[in-house]
Amino acid sequence: MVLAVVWHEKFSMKILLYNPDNGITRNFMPHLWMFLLQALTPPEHEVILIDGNAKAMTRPELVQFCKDNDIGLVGIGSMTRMVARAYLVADSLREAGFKVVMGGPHVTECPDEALGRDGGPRHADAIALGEADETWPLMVADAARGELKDIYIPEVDPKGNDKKPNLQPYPHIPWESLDLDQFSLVPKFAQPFLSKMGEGWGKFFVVPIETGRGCPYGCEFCTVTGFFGDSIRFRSNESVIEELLRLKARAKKEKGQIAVFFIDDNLAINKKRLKGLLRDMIAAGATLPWVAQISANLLADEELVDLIADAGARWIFIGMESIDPANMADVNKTFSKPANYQGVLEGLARRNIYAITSFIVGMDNDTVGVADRTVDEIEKWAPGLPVFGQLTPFPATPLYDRLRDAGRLTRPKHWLDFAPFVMAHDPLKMTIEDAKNETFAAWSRSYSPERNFEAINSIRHAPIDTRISHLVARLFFRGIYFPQMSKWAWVKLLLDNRKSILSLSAEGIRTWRQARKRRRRGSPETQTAQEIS
Ligand code: B12
Ligand code: SF4
Repeated sequence: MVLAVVWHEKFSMKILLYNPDNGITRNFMPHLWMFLLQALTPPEHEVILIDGNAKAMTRPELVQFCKDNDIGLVGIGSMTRMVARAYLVADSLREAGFKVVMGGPHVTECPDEALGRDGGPRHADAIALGEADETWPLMVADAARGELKDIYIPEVDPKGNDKKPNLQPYPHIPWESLDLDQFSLVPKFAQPFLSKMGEGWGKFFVVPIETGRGCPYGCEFCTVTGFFGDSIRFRSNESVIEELLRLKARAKKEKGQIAVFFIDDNLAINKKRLKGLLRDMIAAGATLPWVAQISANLLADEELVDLIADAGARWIFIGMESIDPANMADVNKTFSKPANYQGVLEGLARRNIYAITSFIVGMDNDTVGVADRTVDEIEKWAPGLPVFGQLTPFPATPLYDRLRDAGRLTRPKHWLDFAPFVMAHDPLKMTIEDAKNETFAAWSRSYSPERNFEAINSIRHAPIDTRISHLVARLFFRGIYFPQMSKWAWVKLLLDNRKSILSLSAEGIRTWRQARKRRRRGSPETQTAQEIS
């Protein structure tokens, strides 16, 4: 009897974790949830990861893949933006007899929809609400026994709040051995050639790492405070550094490049903690190139920005939202002051760090002309990579409730009929069509060949590799709005930007030749400290 129970508990399955594609671009980075749940899966099960952005598969292909691989459970995660695709995939798999469980922000915010309790069709056999670090192993065990429940909810504390994982200890994600090939950003044909280049560019991965969760700021449009809570939890510095060192070792071993995206919503939410982490990273040599999200109000601290630079930061993502303080007040983001944006960007640029600056079009105080007004301002600052989205009422946000109560939602379930750059509510001082045109105008101006040239020229004193990576990033970022998926789209883009490309290439070749000449002559000033000692 005891033996039978043990056998049941240990019944092993093959589990597929699937992330639907976003329908526009290839994502530059895999999703952390897949690796995290894989690491949290009891060892008797095998977990296969497929990210639809990296490995495009049709629904019949996916069904066939599950049949061929004898998949016992499929887990699908999705943001609101991709949920309609996620449901379609789930429906096909369930029709073919596979058990499908779903989790992530959208199903947490709209659980009835996934379970078909809102009058619509059912898409999932079970769902996990909120952070699933602790519920996932239970879900897997129940699925293995054939006893899935409908909903898995984190335990609650005596006050009725979700008990949040405290991230200490943090699961071991085996980056050193995981098959990351589907996520390399270097096309296969270019790998042999590029792997021979100096630093080894045969493979290039951007890897997501979290050092903490939670944000107390509660901006009106954002789901994070509701989802992760306002209590912030951090991993230990040792655990973050150990993970970074393993990634660094892998990059070296494979003669490739690995950059890290710290996906914390605000890496500097506790400045003292971040300074400690950065100092420890520097001391341990755990300094890969990295990107992180930090709000502008926290970047005025010179000591912090020095440490950020010394620890390897290349790009900082800043949610600027608007240059109009009235808009910032409307969305409860007055802690971020547009008047300080220029100073912050210049402080970063002095250290050869540039910003991905995110703006929202269609806010309540926006009027026609907002694109030009915003871009005029941006062009006075150190150059960055501006991105322009639109104010979107995500379910379960205070913004959603405010617009619904005011009767302003034109498409209350906009995620089921996703339309790129078409707002789901009426902006106050312009039309939905105006907002689309303004968004288009902001992207076009910011990434025109002339603007690209001007931006690169404005940092002509920066090292050549910084300027090359800035230009490359500009060409890729443009693709968020202007899909450049075909070879011809890329050829056209390169031709349009030939002035910037040729001037940087000529300078790059000159610099490389001079360095090679000096090396041949054995010029002492080019020897590294290690060679001299
Ligand atoms: C990194 C990130 C991105 C990356 C892409 C995602 C990637 N490759 O990692 C980039 C920068 C490209 C991005 C873009 C966008 N993002 Co984003 N992004 C994030 C961010 C900061 C971190 C995601 C993450 O890894 N979190 C950590 C993991 C551990 O948490 P998690 O994913 O929620 O997973 C946990 C649970 O949800 C659950 N779970 C998740 N999936 C599954 C599946 C199963 C089966 C189960 C059981 C459990 C489960 O288990 C996990 C462990 O607890 C989040 C904010 C946040 N803190 O999560 C926003 C967030 C996900 N993004 C958001 C948005 C809106 C966007 C954009 C639409 C923004 C825009 N206007 O363009 C774009 C669209 C992306 C696209 N076109 O593909 C919103 C989504 C809200 C929503 N309800 O959908 C978030 C929550 C931020 C916010 N401000 O509200 N994003
Ligand atoms: S600071 Fe960022 S993560 Fe925090 S609530 Fe505001 S938008 Fe969301």
